[in-house]
Amino acid sequence: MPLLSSRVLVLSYGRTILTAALALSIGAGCGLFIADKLNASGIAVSQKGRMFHPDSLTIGRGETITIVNDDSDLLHHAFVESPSFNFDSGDQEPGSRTPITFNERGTFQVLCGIHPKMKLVVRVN
Ligand SMILES: [Cu+2]
Repeated sequence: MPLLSSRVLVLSYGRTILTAALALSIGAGCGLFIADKLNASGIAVSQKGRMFHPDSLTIGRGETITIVNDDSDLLHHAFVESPSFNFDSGDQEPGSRTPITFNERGTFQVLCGIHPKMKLVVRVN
């Protein structure tokens, strides 16, 4: 279950960072800002070798996935076109992170405008 384990890893990593950040920022007023940034990146999808990893996943309505360009030398350009939801990332530089929030139920294809064979299927319950 690579998806589950990566989600658990991200969550536990996030909690560790959050705990440390909160401890350091008491009185500094930035704890909430850091928590928001972590919440936006709970489910990671990698772009590597002209593929999405994983290439399909199921999430709940309102959840956010974060697409990470793990290719060192390739631009990507993720987009969704559907009757109920559209998204366009613009150019995704190597190393960049692109959050996408799915607020509609259904099955969506995330495609790459640069590499036509790249496809990610997101089922939103
Ligand atoms: Cu691409």
